[in-house]
Amino acid sequence: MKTNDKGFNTKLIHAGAFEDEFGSATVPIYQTSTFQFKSAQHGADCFSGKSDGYIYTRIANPTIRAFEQNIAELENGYAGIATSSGMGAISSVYMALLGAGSHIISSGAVYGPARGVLEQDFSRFQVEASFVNTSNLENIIAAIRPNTKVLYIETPANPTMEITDIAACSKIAKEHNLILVVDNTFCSPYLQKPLDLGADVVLHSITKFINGHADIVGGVIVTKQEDLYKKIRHSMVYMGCNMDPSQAFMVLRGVKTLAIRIERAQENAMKVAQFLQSHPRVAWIKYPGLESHPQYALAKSQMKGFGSMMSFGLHGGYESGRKLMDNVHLAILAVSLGGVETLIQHPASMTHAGVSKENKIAAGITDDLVRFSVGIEDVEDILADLKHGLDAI
Ligand code: LCS
Repeated sequence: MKTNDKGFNTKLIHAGAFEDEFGSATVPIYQTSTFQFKSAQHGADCFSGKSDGYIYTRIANPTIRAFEQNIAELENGYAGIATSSGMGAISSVYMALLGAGSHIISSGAVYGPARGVLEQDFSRFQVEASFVNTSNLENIIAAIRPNTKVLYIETPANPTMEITDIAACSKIAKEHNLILVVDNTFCSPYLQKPLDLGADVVLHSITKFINGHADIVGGVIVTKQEDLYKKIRHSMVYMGCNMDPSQAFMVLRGVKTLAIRIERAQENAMKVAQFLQSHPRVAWIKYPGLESHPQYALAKSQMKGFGSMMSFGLHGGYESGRKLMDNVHLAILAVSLGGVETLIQHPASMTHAGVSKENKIAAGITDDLVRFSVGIEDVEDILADLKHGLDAI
């Protein structure tokens, strides 16, 4: 169903859905690897592009396409490309937009492997990468080289919660002929729409808020223009980073409640952030909804709400953080984020363990940093759990 003229909540439920011959109320799982051609000519026409019939699930599949249509409408983009994981989305974008001798500028604080794949893998194909604090625009301008092709930002950044000005980055990208790619995982299109702010490509780990139930891994890319869509889809299909039909079914189910999940989670997060901010054992906290966040004003103007992710450090550093993680019981000690359940983890030794010590320090991923993803449980229970953990230090 086309829902371009409808509200966001209506899009969540109906965008991408189609009627089948049985009148199914939900999009069925087309659990097939291949599709039967009506004739030899039809098969040839599907391959040449004269017919848009389905061919093979790595290339396209009705369940996956329904999700791609859904997310494209949520992000106000041209079209979506679903992938096996968030890293599948990131790798497909890098593969499509970079080549030997080209250069990418990336936020220094990004999900560890999004940086690692450039440093350890794309570097073997002579792709150059600079990692800077993109929340300061001067760092971006200073890093631009004649061969820079892509500006890649994650905002809010994982795990430092730094905010980068998407509209200002779009202006810089246009002036220097760069493609602006935004990882919107921490916000989801409910809170932030990078394409509306001038980005060319937006991507997500749908493992997080978009699916929201910690039960699948997946990714998605949405482009603003057709040419970028074709380029990136080619890389995704040829590298085999495709989503599976059953993943697409799960995320079509999960995404329906995105807005109400985020509303509830960020309401809880504000109370958790205020509690932590006033707790004597907490040395610092970074939550975009607190006025103490250095980019509070930017977060307020760029995001529809402040989300449910935060990072903080305790007096006593890592030792205190370790005791807290070992003494909370409701919050699950696990990586990942953006689900209905509250999660706690230590980036320096977990999600960002693959980033070198000096690069972690330069990116602000300090050893005392504890990351907290607030879920939709009763906030009193989350607060009691944190209090119990902090009292045990
Ligand atoms: N982008 C961001 C901002 C992420 O946080 C992650 C995963 C990815 C991309 C990659 O997505 P995936 O392939 O895992 O679907 N972040 C994780 C994290 O912080 N803990 O565990 C995974």
